[in-house]
Amino acid sequence: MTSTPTVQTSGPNKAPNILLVMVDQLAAPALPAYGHRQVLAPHLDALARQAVVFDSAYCNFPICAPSRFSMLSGRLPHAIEAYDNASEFPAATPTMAHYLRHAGYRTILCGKMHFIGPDQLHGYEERLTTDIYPADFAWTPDWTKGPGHRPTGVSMRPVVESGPCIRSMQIDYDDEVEYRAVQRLHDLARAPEQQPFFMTVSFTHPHPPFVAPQRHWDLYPHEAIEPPRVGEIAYADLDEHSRWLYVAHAQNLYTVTPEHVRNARHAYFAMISYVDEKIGSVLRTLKETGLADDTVVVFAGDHGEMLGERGMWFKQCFFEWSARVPLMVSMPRRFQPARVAAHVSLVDLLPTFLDLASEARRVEAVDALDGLQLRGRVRRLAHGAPRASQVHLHPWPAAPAVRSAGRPRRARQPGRPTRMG
Ligand SMILES: [Ca+2]
Repeated sequence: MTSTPTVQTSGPNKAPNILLVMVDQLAAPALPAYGHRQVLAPHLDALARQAVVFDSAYCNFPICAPSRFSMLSGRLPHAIEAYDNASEFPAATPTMAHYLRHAGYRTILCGKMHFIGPDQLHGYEERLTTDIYPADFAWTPDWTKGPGHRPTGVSMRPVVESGPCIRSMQIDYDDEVEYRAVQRLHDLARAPEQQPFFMTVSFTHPHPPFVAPQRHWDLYPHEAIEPPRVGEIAYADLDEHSRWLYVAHAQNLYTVTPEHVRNARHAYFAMISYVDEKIGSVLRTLKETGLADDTVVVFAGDHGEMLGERGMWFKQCFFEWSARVPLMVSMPRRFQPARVAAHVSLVDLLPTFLDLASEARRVEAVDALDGLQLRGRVRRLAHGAPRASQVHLHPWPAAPAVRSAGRPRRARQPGRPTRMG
C-alpha cells in the first residue's frame, strides 16, 4: 500500500490550487463565525480565524439552481435566464470550471450542484458523485396557477416532522461526498501534477428536512434553543411577496406550533454541527497531505434559510436569513486574516478565480461578467475601503437579483417597493 506523501507543488508560474467548499441553505447569521451564540461549528470557527471573512456576502438569487448557475457563470440570473429549480443550465454557458480548465487547471466536482439538463459536468472534468436533486424539468412552475401550485411539493411537513433521526438520504449523500473528497485529495497528493486543481466539494446539509443524527442533536440542550429573533407576523401585515410565499410554502395548510419551531431550529443547528465535521475532515486532509500550503480555500453557501424568522421558512425571499451567505477565503501564506464589510456576492467568485489563475495563464471571459474580483480588496484590507453594491430588482414574478457594481447601494424595482430585508 502506498502511503500519502507530503507534497510541495508550488513552483514558478504555477497558480494556486482552489478548493471551493460549499454548503446548502446555510444562513450566514446561523454561524458562530458570524455572531450566532448557540450554534457549534468549531471547524468553521477555525477556518474563519485564519480567513478573510466577508461579513456582507449575498447570493444572487435565493434558491438553489439559479444561485449556483449565477455563481458558476459569473453572470446575474436574468442574464442566463435561470429563474427556478427547473430552468435548464445550457451546456454552452461558460462556467468557472470551463475557464479554469482553459487556464490549465484540473477541474473536479464532488457533491451537489443541481444542474438542470443533460450536461451534468459544465466544465468539470471529473464528477465524483451523482447529484442528490433531479436534473429534469419536473419542478417547472406554472405561475398562472398562483402560489398554491407547488410542483416541488414544498410544505411545512419538514418543520412539523423535525427531530433526531437514525439516517437520512442527506446523510447518505454527504457521507459519500466527504469520503470521495478525502480520497481524491489523497490521490492528488500521491501523484502530484504540474497543473493546479480546482476542486469543488459541495455538501447538501443543512438543507431541510430538519433531521439530524442523535449525536449532533444531543450537542444542544433542547429547552435552550432560542426562538427566532423576529416572531411570526400576521398574514394581513405581510408584504405581497411574503403572502405569496405563505401559500407557496403551504403554511395555510399546516399548524406550526412553537414546539415545532424549536424542533426545527434544534435540528438545523445540529445539521450545521454535522456538516462542520465533514468540512473539518476535508480541510484536515488538505493539511495532512501538504496541499494546504498551495491551496486557496473558499467556503461559500448557495443561499440561506429563514428558520422561522418572521414566521417564514426556507428561502425565495431577500430577507437577511434567506439571502445572506457565508463567504470566507483562506490561504494564510497569501492573505492575512481579516473581516471585510464591503458588500460582495457570489458572482464575484468567478472573476476572483480567474485572477488567481492568471498567475499561470491569463484567460479572458467570453461574456461580460457581472462580478468583480475580490483579491484586490483582500490585499488592501488594512485600508478597509468598503465597496457598495447595487441591488437590482425586477418586477415579480421575474427574478430579483443582487449584484455588485462598485456604486452606492440602492434598490430599484419599477412600480413596486423594494423587497430587500
Ligand atoms: Ca440550495
